[in-house]
Amino acid sequence: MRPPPGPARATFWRSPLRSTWLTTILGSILLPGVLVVAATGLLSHAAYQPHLGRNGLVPTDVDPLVIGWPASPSWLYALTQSLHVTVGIVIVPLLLAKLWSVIPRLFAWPPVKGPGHGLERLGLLLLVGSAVFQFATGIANAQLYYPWHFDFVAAHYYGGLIFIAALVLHVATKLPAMRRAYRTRSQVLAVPEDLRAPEPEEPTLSRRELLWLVGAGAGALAVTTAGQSIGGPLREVALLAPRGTGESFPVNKTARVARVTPAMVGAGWRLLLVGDGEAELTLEELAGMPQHTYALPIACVEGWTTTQRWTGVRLRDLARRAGLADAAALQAGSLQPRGAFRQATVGPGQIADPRSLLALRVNGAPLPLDHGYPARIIVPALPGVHCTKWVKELHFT
Ligand SMILES: Nc1nc2c(c(=O)[nH]1)N[C@H]1C(S)=C(S)[C@@H](COP(=O)(O)O)O[C@H]1N2
Ligand SMILES: [Mo]
Repeated sequence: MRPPPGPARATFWRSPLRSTWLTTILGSILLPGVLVVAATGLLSHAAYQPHLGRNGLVPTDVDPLVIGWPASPSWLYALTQSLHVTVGIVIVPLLLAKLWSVIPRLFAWPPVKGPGHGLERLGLLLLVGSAVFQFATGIANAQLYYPWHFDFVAAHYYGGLIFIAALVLHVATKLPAMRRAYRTRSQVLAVPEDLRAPEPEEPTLSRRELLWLVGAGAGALAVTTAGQSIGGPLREVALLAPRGTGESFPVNKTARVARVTPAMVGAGWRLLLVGDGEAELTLEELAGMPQHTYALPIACVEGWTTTQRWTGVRLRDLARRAGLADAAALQAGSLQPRGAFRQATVGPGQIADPRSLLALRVNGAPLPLDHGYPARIIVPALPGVHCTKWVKELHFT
């Protein structure tokens, strides 16, 4: 059966660079990066604490990853999520080069030769499909670009599970070929039949130069991204990070975008405190409770992080005030009229940590409206998305 014109024909592919050696090198560098991204992605799912309140966007009845996410060290989520986003972006050139090095295989003809071959093709389709989906949606999300109509968190989570399963199968089946490529000198430059270009063009660079080019691309992405997590002078060159710079520190969603007006947080604002009964507290009453100050990071799931000095009332003092000194959960509700982050639930370890605050001030001054005036949640090691701004209600259970 003659393949149709186009990429299914061997003559379509002209580069003489494709070889088992090139694919093996690219794959061996890519693999640790992908493992870091996969592991930190699963950790991020755990850090959301999907079993609490309405945190979970995916059903969690049988979720082995549901754990009580710790509040110490305070930089834990900043570290894991910075790795997830930064490594995920930096390995894109490797991923593309690896895909390019074997791309004629994607168009192999006939597409399916039998049941076994069909299964292998299906695995490959899931691997490439989920990889492209995960990287595209993750990068779009980190760029605050949502050109789709599905829920990002749920889709990225399920996509990740498919990717990990397909990757495990892929690595298991390719290990022998990789080992051979490393061990046998004579095979080092061997080109498998299905990757050999029958009508090759003159190469414009060597395989080694291609590797350097990919490395330079990864390095450029690292320099223009990592600053949003590492901070310092690197923050100034984090050109690809949408919230890398800013006058004071990044704002996820401004009050205007969240439709929170100064009138909503004016003199009439009261905190509804629910536990063993209900109470309403004015801002003056909150400010009259013991105040504590800690330097704590906000670590956004989109990769940026910033550490500031927050001052406010301990969550555990508020739990006691609500009559539930050993509360197991706290659901914080915002007065923000709409949006996915209006409410978040934190667990017992987080309520008990002395650094967990309902913050009223940042860096010595009242919270700016964009950062959640008059009160917001700040909990060490909690994903930024759960540090609810413009808090209106605290429900202890
Ligand atoms: N009510 C409300 N709280 C919110 C958000 C929001 O959109 N609405 N965004 C969350 C996210 S995703 C992050 S990363 C942090 C960012 O806090 P900042 O804008 O003060 O830097 O606030 C969190 N709290
Ligand atoms: Mo965020």
